Amino acid sequence: MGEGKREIDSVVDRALASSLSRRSFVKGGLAAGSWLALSGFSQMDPNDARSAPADTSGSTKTFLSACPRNCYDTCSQQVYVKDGVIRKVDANPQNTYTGNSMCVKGHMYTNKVYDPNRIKYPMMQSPRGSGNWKRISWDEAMDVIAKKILDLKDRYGSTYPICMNKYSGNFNIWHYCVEGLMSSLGYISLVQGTPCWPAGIDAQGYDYGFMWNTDPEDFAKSKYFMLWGVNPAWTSIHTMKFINKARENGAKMVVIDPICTSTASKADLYIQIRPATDGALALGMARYILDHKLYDKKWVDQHSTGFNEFADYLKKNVTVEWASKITGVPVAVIEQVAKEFAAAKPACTWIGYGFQRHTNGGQNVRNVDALSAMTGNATRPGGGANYGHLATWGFNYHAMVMKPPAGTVGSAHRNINMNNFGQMVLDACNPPIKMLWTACRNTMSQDPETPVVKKALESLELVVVVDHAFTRTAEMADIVLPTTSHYEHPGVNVSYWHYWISLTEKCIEPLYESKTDLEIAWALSKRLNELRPGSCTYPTGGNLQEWTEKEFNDGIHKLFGISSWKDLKKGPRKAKFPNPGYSDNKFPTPSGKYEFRSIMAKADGHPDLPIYKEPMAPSSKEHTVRFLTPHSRTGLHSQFQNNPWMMAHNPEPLLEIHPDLAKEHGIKDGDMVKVSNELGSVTIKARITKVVPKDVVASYENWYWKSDYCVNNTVKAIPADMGKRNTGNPGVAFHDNFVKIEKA
Ligand SMILES: Nc1nc2c(c(=O)[nH]1)N[C@H]1C(S)=C(S)[C@@H](COP(=O)(O)OP(=O)(O)OC[C@H]3O[C@@H](n4cnc5c(=O)[nH]c(N)nc54)[C@H](O)[C@@H]3O)O[C@H]1N2
Ligand SMILES: Nc1nc2c(c(=O)[nH]1)N[C@H]1C(S)=C(S)[C@@H](COP(=O)(O)OP(=O)(O)OC[C@H]3O[C@@H](n4cnc5c(=O)[nH]c(N)nc54)[C@H](O)[C@@H]3O)O[C@H]1N2
Ligand SMILES: [Mo]
Repeated sequence: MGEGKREIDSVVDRALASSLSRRSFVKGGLAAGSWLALSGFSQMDPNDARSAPADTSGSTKTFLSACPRNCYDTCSQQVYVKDGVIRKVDANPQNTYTGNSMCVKGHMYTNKVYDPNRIKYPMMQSPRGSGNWKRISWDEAMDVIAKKILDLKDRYGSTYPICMNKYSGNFNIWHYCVEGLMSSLGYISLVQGTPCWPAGIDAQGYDYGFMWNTDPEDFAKSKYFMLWGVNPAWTSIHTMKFINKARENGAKMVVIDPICTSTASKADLYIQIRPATDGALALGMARYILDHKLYDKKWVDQHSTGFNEFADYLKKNVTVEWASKITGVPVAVIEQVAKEFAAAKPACTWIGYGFQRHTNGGQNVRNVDALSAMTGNATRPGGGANYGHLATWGFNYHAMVMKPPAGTVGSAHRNINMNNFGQMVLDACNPPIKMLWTACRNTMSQDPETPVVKKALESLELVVVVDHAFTRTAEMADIVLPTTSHYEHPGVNVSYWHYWISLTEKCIEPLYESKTDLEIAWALSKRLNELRPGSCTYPTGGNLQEWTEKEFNDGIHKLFGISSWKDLKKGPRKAKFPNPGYSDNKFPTPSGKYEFRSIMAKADGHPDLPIYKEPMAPSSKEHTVRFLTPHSRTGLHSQFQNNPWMMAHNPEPLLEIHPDLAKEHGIKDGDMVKVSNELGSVTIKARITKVVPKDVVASYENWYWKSDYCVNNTVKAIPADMGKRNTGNPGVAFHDNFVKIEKA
């Protein structure tokens, strides 16, 4: 055993030792030693943390992996395993975007995998929501579910009473088996759309043909950054590295956000804009740039259409003073930023996903796109109006594309809007919805209108949840099925932001009785076909390695310079695009050019030009405080924050309130505050701070273990303006949420 190995061992020992000591601080605590007992060390005295495993036998093996969560950064990882137990998870610097660092959540993986609160066995609860769980076998679980599917089909004459809600728990490429399984039953009530980024996707679709961000590693080349409603210091920490590199070379960073975020606090210039008025700021800047002839006439003439109409609109309707009045940003600031932005080449614009969660969110994206385009930055490497991409996602989706069984009733799935899930389930008729299958999804916590979602789940005959954790949704299930973490099966991940592909190797055996979503699909299909041959077209068995391979094709091989998926065993690979981010100025729009004026937008009922669209007004006189609920540092939606280490690190949620607003309501720092509206309420501890403006309160969406905290108790299913064209349903205006606050 060489020096290197010893070094690893000592790091692992230290990590383990500190994990044990930190664990004892967990509030509301776990039984001492339960982590050890459940992590393969059950031979030890579970009540004595000192009997930590003696690291004397076996050698440490390193495996390749990737974080499969829904995150910009989709980090390449390496995993250190000894005696069949993961000792450490670290960044894999072969991926130059990941580099040497992981976020706080990444470092939490050794705890997440061995979390004592993981679902370990198939379990059944009766009655639903009671907490009265009993362990059942996989065979029993599959039998109950298969019989319910066939029963519903017989009673209603179709598979439409079956509903499936899946989203972003795990973006491994064969996890689309969940959709595949459901399509193999026939046409069902399929939850479609995304709560995440749809308005911006459509907006960029109208302007560019489709979104395609520049390589974030090229941010290092930029001279100027405008970050609109994005908080990478929390949500994309690896991009900060490239921004910082550019700043070392003199680039300036401007952050536009109603909250003075961690990112904003590091900015050269922070603009505390009134929420949902960004379009006016972008247009005010555009007017200044137009008047002072600072725009890139050559680029505009050669590569765009509709600029003259846009310029006419600006001249007739927009002034810097108008923009200042709407946004609350001083005239001098708008002029300064406009001047600097137009002069810097390349100037990089980053439009975050939080930005577009408004009733005018898509239109605001178009306004910002136009500003980037008129300055010639739309396609400049290191510039761009960056939002996201799907350019590395050209897999076969073999696991997903299955034919419905012979004799299937109907011709398409019934579209259940993911962003109005609860109400649509309750409203569905002819036939009604009676059963829900959910995987990679925590609808009770992540969807708007939690109280309505709860009612919807209560109305069903069978709710099945496939997950790692006893989530709020699992609490409302009849049957929970334990699934593997990504360290327990092979897989492949790409990102919607950087350009890399990574293999995840199987590092450890599946824990307890957990199975992959794919094995569960095979098992259910097997039982269905035993009960009624031909009732499900999904394969009834297979090999996970082979199914990984089946997702690859020549296009993917070529893009990543590999001859087989097995080449990824040498490490992650980066896509080689000849023209990343449309740097060849060829766009998939109807005109082949960048479209300031979009016929497609008009056809979809939006303005053809990127004109200003007013934000939504408060919903009532009583509910006038805007409640912003963006993404947190310690959670990835409903994942990580619930794990014991994170609970020790960050034990409770806080509500950020401006001192003046707090004073008006007699609220002091540390008081419990009831945040409520017509839909519901959530009670959160006050943190008095000037990071939020006076008419805004903020708290960060997360799931804290054993806590009632759920911000979506107050978030209504109000649609964003765009999203239907590319994702099947409009986005959701999470941030147009108005509440009242009072001392609890
Ligand atoms: N740590 C962590 N990282 C994550 C995630 C996570 O949950 N935790 N989630 C991942 C996912 S799925 C996503 S979608 C991304 C989201 O990450 P981001 O794109 O950074 O989006 P959010 O955090 O939702 O919101 C960013 C900012 O938008 C601001 N904002 C809201 N309304 C407006 C507005 O009208 N104008 C302006 N200018 N700003 C506004 C909010 O105040 C917030 O600070 O992060 C990914 N990365
Ligand atoms: N108020 C408010 N609400 C929001 C947002 C906001 O900004 N504010 N953001 C929205 C956004 S951008 C998004 S993307 C959504 C995210 O919504 P979701 O996709 O529902 O969120 P997650 O919590 O990431 O994942 C859901 C579940 O998947 C499980 N899971 C993980 N891996 C696997 C697996 O391999 N198999 C199975 N079967 N399950 C697995 C996790 O344990 C978790 O319980 O939330 C949205 N909700
Ligand atoms: Mo998201």
